[in-house]
Amino acid sequence: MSMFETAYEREKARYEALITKENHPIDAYNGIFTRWQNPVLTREHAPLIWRFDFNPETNPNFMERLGVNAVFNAGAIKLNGKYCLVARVEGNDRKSFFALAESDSPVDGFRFRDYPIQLPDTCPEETNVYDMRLTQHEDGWIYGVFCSESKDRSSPDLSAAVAAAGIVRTKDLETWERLPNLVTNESPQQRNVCLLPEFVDGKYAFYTRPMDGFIETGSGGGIGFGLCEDITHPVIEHERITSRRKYHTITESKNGAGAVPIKTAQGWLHIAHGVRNTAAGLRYVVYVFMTAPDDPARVIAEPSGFLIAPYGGERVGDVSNVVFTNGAIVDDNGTLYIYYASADTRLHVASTTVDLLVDFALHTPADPLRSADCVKQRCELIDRNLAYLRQQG
Ligand code: M1P
Repeated sequence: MSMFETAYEREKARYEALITKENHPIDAYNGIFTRWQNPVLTREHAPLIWRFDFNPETNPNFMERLGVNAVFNAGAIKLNGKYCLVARVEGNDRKSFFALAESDSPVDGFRFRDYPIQLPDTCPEETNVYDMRLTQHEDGWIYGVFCSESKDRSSPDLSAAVAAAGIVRTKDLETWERLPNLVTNESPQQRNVCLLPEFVDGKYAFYTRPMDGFIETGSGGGIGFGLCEDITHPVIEHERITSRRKYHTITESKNGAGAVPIKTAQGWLHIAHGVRNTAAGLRYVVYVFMTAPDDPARVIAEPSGFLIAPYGGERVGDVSNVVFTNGAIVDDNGTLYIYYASADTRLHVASTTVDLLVDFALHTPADPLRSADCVKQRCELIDRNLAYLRQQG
């Protein structure tokens, strides 16, 4: 066999072994969710036809021609019985694009379609796109809301950029219609924007993340909420703040909507992200809060601390100390799969149920915001436990 053939056969076999590898839950318990051992998507899941030139005449060394650096931050939806992930795929050239990976299983077997998603190229100034949230809206469309990033031409700083919310819609995840970017009259930049699946007061309801600049949220107080009358000319006049950033908490630097909120009898369940600063840079964690059933902007519960934080090998990657989610799927039996990325590098899954997360959200105490009060809170739990154990004999 030629060198080309040897390399081709070996890489093909490696790829198939990866895609067909079974996943298993890890043996760690917190009663809230279960992590699964293997990432569900990695850069190695990018099909070989995306990366190599398969013609031995033009590529005698079977060399990778267009490398893929990372696969992470996926929007998620269950469609026609398939678990569908629209992942952020980042080439070696640092540009991201979207690609659909599907599986019959929620925890393994994800395989990309032959081609990445080719969004209508309607914004000539757009340089990068990423982090699509997929909303199955009651109007009959599936919306993808994502970050559309452009160079800030008003600044002499080469890395100055502007983030806006791009919107596309589809019925089948195959053909996509691009709508104009969302305009928020009160906020110069937006990222982590997410569309609620239901109308509110007959209008499209968005969770936003008001930001003064591309990185810093500045005066943006947290996760925003705003209504828009016409999704084909999307404008939000006014944003209310829902989950607020708070001093010396996991959301001090920033927070942002994550997966599309899940409707429950007790209210809307949100799986979001919070960011704090450290001497080693920003630390991103996933946290939970709930908003009222009749007012999706009003927070009714926000349990203390994080739900998911970077763990073991998840801590290391292109942007270390980051876990981030923008997609979750609820199965008919109430099982909930949270697709979360680690270190802007790969995508994992954690499983739980909607009922368990609602219990976590409603019955975990809120952050008392001060060490002294945290000690008091913990001592009260210990008191109750010791009294209970004594009573049990
Ligand atoms: O690098 C961590 C994350 O940073 C951004 O999130 P935020 O806007 O909250 O800072 C996003 O670019 C996200 O893609 C990325 O994972």
